[in-house]
Amino acid sequence: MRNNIIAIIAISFLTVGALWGVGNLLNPQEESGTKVESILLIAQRSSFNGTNPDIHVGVNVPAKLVVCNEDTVTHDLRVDEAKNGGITPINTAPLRGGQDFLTAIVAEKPGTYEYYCSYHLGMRGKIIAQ
Ligand SMILES: [Cu+2]
Repeated sequence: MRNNIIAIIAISFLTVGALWGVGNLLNPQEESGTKVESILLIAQRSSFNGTNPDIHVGVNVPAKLVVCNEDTVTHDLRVDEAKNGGITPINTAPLRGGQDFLTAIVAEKPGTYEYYCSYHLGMRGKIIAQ
């Protein structure tokens, strides 16, 4: 009888342990350290991603930015230096159709900054750093 109870307790521990292990496999915990956001902007039909979306980044949390030109005309992506600093300027240089450019958005101060294509007035959106 006593052995049975011990066996049941042992099996319970094994079951809970196994379920916990499976749970961690299904929902891996975030690795500690820097989490890098990735942002993809596709230039197509004179907009970025169709809507020139707002890009939200954390202050001092570099975000990987990939700019792809999937259009037939040349585009670029620029972020100018802000008056009081706060963001690292970006200039992809002209991207022809099919070219892409890998860079990073690095905001040192909270604020709203602008990204734009220097060829097309309508291609502009906001980078919001918080
Ligand atoms: Cu453009």
